[in-house]
Amino acid sequence: MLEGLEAVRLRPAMYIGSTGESGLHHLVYEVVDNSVDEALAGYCTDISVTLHSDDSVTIIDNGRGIPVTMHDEGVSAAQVVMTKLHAGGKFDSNTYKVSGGLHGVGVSCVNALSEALHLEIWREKATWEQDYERGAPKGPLVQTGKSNKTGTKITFKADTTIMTASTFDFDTLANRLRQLAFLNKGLKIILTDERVEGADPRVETFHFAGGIAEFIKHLNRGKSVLHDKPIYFEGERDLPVGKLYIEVALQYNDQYSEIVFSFANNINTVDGGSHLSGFRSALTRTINSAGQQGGLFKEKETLTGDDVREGLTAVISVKLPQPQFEGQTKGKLNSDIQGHVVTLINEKLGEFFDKNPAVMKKIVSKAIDAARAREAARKARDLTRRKGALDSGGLPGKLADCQEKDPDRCELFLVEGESAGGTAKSGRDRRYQAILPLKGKILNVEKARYDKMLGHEEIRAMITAIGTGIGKGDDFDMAKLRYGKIIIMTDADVDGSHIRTLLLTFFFRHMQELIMRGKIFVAQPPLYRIKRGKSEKYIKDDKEFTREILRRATENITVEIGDGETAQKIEGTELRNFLMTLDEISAVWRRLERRLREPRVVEVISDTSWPIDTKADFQNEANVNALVERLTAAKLQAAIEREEEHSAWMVSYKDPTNATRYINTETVAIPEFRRLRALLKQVGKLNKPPFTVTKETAKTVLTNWRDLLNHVKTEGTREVSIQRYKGLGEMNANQLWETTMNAETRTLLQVQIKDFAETEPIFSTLMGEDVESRRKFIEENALDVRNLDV
Ligand code: 0RA
Repeated sequence: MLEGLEAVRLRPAMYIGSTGESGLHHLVYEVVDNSVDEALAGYCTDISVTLHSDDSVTIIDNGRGIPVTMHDEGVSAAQVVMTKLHAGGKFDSNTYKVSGGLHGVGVSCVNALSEALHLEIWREKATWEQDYERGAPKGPLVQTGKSNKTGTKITFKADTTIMTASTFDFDTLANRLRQLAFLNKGLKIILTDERVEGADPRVETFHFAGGIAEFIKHLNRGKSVLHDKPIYFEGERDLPVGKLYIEVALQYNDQYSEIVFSFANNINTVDGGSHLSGFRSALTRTINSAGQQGGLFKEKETLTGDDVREGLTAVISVKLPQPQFEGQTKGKLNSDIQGHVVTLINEKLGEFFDKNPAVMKKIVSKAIDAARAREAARKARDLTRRKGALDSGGLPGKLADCQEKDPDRCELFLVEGESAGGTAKSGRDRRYQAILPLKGKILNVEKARYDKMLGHEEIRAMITAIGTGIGKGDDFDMAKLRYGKIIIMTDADVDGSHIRTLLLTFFFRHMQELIMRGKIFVAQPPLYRIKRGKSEKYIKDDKEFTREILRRATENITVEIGDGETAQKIEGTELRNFLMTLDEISAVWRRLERRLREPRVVEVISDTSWPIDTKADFQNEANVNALVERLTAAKLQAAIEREEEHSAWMVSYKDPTNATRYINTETVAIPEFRRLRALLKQVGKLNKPPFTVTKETAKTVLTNWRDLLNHVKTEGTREVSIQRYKGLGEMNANQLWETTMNAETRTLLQVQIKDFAETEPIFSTLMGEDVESRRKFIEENALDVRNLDV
């Protein structure tokens, strides 16, 4: 059984692309694709994806459920699906399969690359469950209860001995799931993030009746559009292998760039293919013939493909049986469907133009303007190039360059302000670090015309220092890049954020290639400064902050644990580790309280001598009754109830809002609960109050671990002043080097564009001219802001 999966574990990148961040996310997509297949086959309407705090993730759908029939040797169909490569298709005749799409792998791959995977299936009026470890079943699939619903639930935790990334990025998943919801109209996908600190889980629901027409609205949000409603049409054609389904949506805006996405069976065909070329040629042809018929051209004028795509936002999505992909990343559709796409668009778009002549006129005029402007722009660019505005001949005067000449080893720091620039100049390693101080706010290039931008001193200094030139194609030369890393270093306040944003806008619009190649970074100055007398220390994050406070506090105290004969004394490292664990316990405890909504419940179930710890413990009625008694003793309204889905008992209780909640087999699987129990067991031997803290001759007696932790933290913060660190200017050259610039110890954030379609509107909305759409954007996103500096 495991032979196939062993191959996946040996060469994971072959199956999921990489073992890094992209591969990790791919694991989720692989499972979701299977659920989407159920939707395409007409059996599934709802999918939910939940990110848990231990980096595991749960995907639930209401499809048919993975088949559970027993094969010879007592192996279930589900086990075959989970352990054999490419097995999914064997049990299924679904024609528009997307699962296994991009890399052709299936859920068995996810299983192979998971340190733990829990499978739950609702099918044939029953609940079925099975656990796996690194692809191997821990037991057979067993019926664990009765159920009237159908569907599949898969919870997995990626194997960290193979995968190099383990943290899911909410936005990355949200973007793909949103896209899937657009591409499959009516399908509802819910993404929940339980990992958020200090708040309820973050939940986003993606559900679009309008399908890709709503996708277009999303892509054009914040832009002025030429016509209110996206143009949308769909159609079906017969292929030898089955039905081809085509959907197209498009809308023009008043900008100059083109955003066109193509999909085949929900896969983003980044390298296009027959469907996209069909779309392009039909669009050019239909618009030209509409312009002709409407008499809108001066004689002999014709529009090129570039002209008709200026300001165009379009999505073309096709679904077909047995799609053929090509290219290294399989990003290109090869199936011969171009003709079908062309005839559909000619017919439907032509019809639309006939019925909506006003819209047609706007679109044709825009394309005519584009044709004329293209000619004018070409002339202007030739002129600037001749004038030499972009040459790196003379380096800017205020650049403090480095000695090293090999660009790969050189770094350029773009520093906010002349004074911090001066500090950075003295602090740097001049062999390979160059400093370019920037005066004040640089120009917002989103609002400025080309010539004005080139006239701006700070921007010219950057362009010449960097060396590549700006723009795309011939105007930009990567080979002339003078630094392998370009590092934005600004203050940790609003002005600093603003300047960083202005710089990112410039790089996004005019040196995008540098971002694509991972050359742009953001420096991470420390978050706090702790000062005591003359000594000061900079701290990079909250964890280090707690460690530092506890380190100071434990320097001169001892703690006696328990009293009488059995008392033991701890100090130094042992004491510090004990307190660090208590600090984590208190954090996890708080999170669990928020989930269960009732502190007294957490108090009761966190008792590690307690019999309820695993799912199986809920099968024992006496156990569960004892839990009810304890909760009742804590003055809660609690009662035992039967749960048929897992043939188990559970406890219902009322939370402070009088809503009914349950403690059941799911509760003990909550990562916070598992983590809390593990931590409490770890400190078990030391967690024996009373605690007597001795500092010099003073003794303080504390009766529980919370008081102990708080007492020591207070001791640690006494006599020190803690400041949220603000500006680079607060540090001297040596401190700036130590905390932020020294490549051995610093942290840098690399700037990446994860999803162009999501990124582009953010720049045009937040940095562009349109005030109203910016106000809307801020209102919609204000609740997501984590660090508000007012
Ligand atoms: C094999 C066959 C069938 C469905 C599935 C697998 C299936 C897999 C996953 C993974 C997540 N959710 C899923 N839902 C279904 C076809 C079942 C049938 O013919 O009844």
